[in-house]
Order: sequence, then C-alpha cells, then structure tokens
Amino acid sequence: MRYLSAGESHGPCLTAIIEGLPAGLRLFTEDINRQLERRQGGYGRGARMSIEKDRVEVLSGLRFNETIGSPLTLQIKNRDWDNWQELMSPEGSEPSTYNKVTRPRPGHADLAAGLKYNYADLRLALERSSARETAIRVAVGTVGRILLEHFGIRFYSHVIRIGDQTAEIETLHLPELFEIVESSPVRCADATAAKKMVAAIKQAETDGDTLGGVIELLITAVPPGLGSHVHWDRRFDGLLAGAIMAVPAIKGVEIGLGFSAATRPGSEVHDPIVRNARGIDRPSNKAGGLEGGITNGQPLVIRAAMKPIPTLMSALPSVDWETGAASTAVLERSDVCAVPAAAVVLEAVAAWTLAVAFMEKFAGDSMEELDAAYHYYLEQTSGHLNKS
Ligand code: EPS
Repeated sequence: MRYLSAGESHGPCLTAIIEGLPAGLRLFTEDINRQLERRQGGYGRGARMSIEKDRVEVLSGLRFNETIGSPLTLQIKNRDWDNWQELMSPEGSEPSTYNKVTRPRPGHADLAAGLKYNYADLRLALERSSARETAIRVAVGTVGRILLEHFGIRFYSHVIRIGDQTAEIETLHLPELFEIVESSPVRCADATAAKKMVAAIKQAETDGDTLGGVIELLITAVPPGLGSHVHWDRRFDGLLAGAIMAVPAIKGVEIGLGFSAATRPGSEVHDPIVRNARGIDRPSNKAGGLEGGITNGQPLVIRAAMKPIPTLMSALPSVDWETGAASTAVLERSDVCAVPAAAVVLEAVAAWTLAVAFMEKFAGDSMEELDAAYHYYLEQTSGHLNKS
C-alpha cells in the first residue's frame, strides 16, 4: 500500500492517490473531516486557519461508502486559492507588481531548496515546504486509521511540553483522559500546565517569537508481529521513526524509554517476561511496544520533539538571495505554535505507517480476506501466549 501527494500551500488544492487498499473498507468522508478539523485547532495557530475549513472530497476508489480496491483519490481544496489565483497561476506570467521572496528564513527550507532547485523566487520553496501539506497527510493517514480501527487499534496523542512548560502526568487512563486532551486548547492532559503553556504562547506572540514542544503518541491493541527483525528496512521502529521525522519541524523521536534507556542499566530497561494464570505476560512496557524492530503486542509509545516554527515576526538575520546584501528574513503569515496540531498529524502519520505494515503482514484484496488472515494469526499467537 502506498500513496503520493501533491499540492502547493496557496495552489488550488492538495491531492493524494492511495493505491493498494483492500476492497470493502467502509469509509465516510465525515470521519476524515473530523480529523482535518482537529488538525486545524490548537492555541497558537495563525490567520490561515480562519480562512480554511478543510474538507476532503473523494474523486475515485469509493462507491456507496465502500472502497473498490482501485486507487482512492482524495482532495482538499485551499480556500485561500481565491486570494492567490493570479500569483500561483499554472499558466501565464508573473504580474509586474509581484515582489519575489528573496530573504530566506533560517530554519525553513527556503535557502537549501533555493540552492537545490536553482530558484530565483524562494516562494517556490515555501509553497511546497509549507506545513499546509500536512492536511493531506492527515486525510491519507485517517484512511489507514479507519482500516486499523476495524481491528480494534486505537490512536491517542497529547502534548507533554511547550517551550519550557512541562505537563505532570502520573498515569494515563485511556481513553478517559483523552476527553480532557480533546477539550484542552493545547491538547494537554494537565490543566495547570495547559494554562501556563497558553500563557507562554501568548508571550512568544508578543515577543514576535515562536515555540516548539514535545508530543506523546499512544497506540493500543496493536497485534504482535508488525515489522521484522530480518532486514534493516523492515524494522518497524525505523519505519515509524522515519515517518515521524518526516513531519515538518520534528527534530527528535523516542520509542519507549528512548534516550533515557541509555542512562540506565539493562536490568532497569528491559521488560520482564512473566507467567500469569493465562500464560505469558509483560507487566511493564519500557520498550514502548517494539522489540527487535517488531511490534510485541504492547501499546506503542512514541515521543516526538518539535522545533519552534521558523517564521519569526521579530525576523532573524538573513541575506538577500538576489542582491547578496545582509538583511533580515522575510515576514510571512504563520503560526506562533503548532505543537497541538502536529500531535494530530503524528497520529495520522503513525496510523498510515502502521496500516502499511498491517497490509504487508495480512495482505488481502478484500476486507473479508484481511479479516480471515488476521483472525487466523491471532489464534496462532494465542496458542503461544496463553498456555494454561
Ligand atoms: C499551515 C498553513 C500555512 C501556515 C503553517 C501551516 O499557511 P500560510 O503560510 O498561508 O499562513 O499557517 O505553515 C507553517 C507553519 C510553515 O512553516 O510552513 C497549515 O495548513 O497547517
């Protein structure tokens, strides 16, 4: 299963084609739209989010809310296109009044992409590197998520840090805790920390600055056996970390104990394998659900660090791409903090990556075939896990 996406931030739309979905998956655009709406939220978002009201349209691959098995085409129209038709037109030429983007923003793709693609106008870098593109990743990921939800797999995310404000959470009670997260302006389960996070974002806005943070993802009811130890590019931890790192502004990924595993002895890191009345049990999950690059049947626990958005209203030093003169970076409309939105993007990206691994393991051209393969496998694994 694979997909390609296309679309510029201020072009007419974002599009994706998913190929390899089984036939017979029940799919409702409203379920995708709900996720698109979640991505648009969160305290600290910029003015663009009041222009857009992201909605997906399905252009192929679906009939009467069931997939056909043919490529599924998804499209999200950019409402802002109305304001950009002249400047982003696929035909014609640049209006004489147009000012090129020539002062690259430190931390954005502007300079590196300008060098790579030999752009005269750095708008060409900005348009595709914009995190606007994550809207279509959420739509695609939600299709993967719906496929996995059919098998009971559930996805949760919460923000555990914004700037220097950290959430204090002792134990996560799923799914109850996530009602709090869903109604928090910063997707944080600790209400006291959430207030401080909002205040920190307000302060950053006043200062013309931006803030990053840390997001935790939890995925439950994941079957053991997704990914494989047999070859480096089939290890699921690598695939998952790669997909998460490929989300704009993500600079670090941890699975389970992550970096803190390096500071502890083995006896404090590895999860014992014990016997209970039913058979094999794992009383702890410091591995975050992955051992040997394979899911082990425990929940997946992933944390990701997001850097602050590189578009600063108190612009950083830059050099004019056209003249070579020392200057300051271009001021573009942007967000002050998009950590809560990124949490929704990470859920989607993880769901897609997991769905691809799930399809690789259980294959199936129809949902019936997939169901049969999955249940056969569950019986097989329970023969090993449940020995009375
Ligand atoms: C975004 C759309 C963008 C930005 C943001 C994310 O809209 P515009 O550039 O028109 O204001 O709000 O993009 C970035 C933070 C970035 O660095 O590119 C969106 O839809 O999420």
